[in-house]
Amino acid sequence: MLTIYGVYRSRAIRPLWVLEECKAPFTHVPVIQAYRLAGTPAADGPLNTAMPEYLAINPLGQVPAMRDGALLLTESLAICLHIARKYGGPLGPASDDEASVMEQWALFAATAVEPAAIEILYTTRDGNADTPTGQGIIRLAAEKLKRPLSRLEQHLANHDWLLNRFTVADIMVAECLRYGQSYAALLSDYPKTARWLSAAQARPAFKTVWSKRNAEPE
Ligand SMILES: N[C@@H](CCC(=O)N[C@@H](CS)C(=O)NCC(=O)O)C(=O)O
Repeated sequence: MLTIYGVYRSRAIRPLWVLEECKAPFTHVPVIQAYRLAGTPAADGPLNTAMPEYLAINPLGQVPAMRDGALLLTESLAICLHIARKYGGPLGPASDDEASVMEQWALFAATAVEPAAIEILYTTRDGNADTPTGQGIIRLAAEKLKRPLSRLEQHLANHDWLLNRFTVADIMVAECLRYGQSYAALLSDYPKTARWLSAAQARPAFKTVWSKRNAEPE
């Protein structure tokens, strides 16, 4: 049985969304980020990323991780690609070329989108979005996202999804871009990207994992 380690309020939501789309059975172990348990001794609190038993699974001390038989993976997007390819049917690749295109979008998400988008998330989460410093950080992050957003906008001008159907590629890019969504103006110049992101987030599987995320304590 496939096991996912990581609470929904983490990057574990990415493979959990993939699993919800393909309805594959799995065991969920809700490991929480140790930094969210300030003051709680790691050995006494809930299962967390600083505990030796979790560090034995992921020495980086981060979630998600995935076990599938003898296979252990620790990068959220690699886990998404694995699940989609093995269990996802049309969510995964139908050919080697499609697998390469999906890998391309995974790397695009991780390198061109996530680093700047997460600056927006952290600035908002830390309550600094309305301070002059926070506004400066968000403006700069939005600037860094212009080229990847233009690339997406161009692609989505004649595609509904990143491939010729909804796939794991959409989940990976949408999840990284979601980090920037607290800045409402981010997508105002990119209507096709905004429409694509709304369509991805309107999927029943996303709504299910999002409500499970919101049911977890902040
Ligand atoms: N590149 C990794 C990043 C994983 C990551 O940063 N996970 C966060 C939660 S979203 C975490 O576990 N943070 C705890 C820590 O860094 O101490 C991935 O995509 O899986």
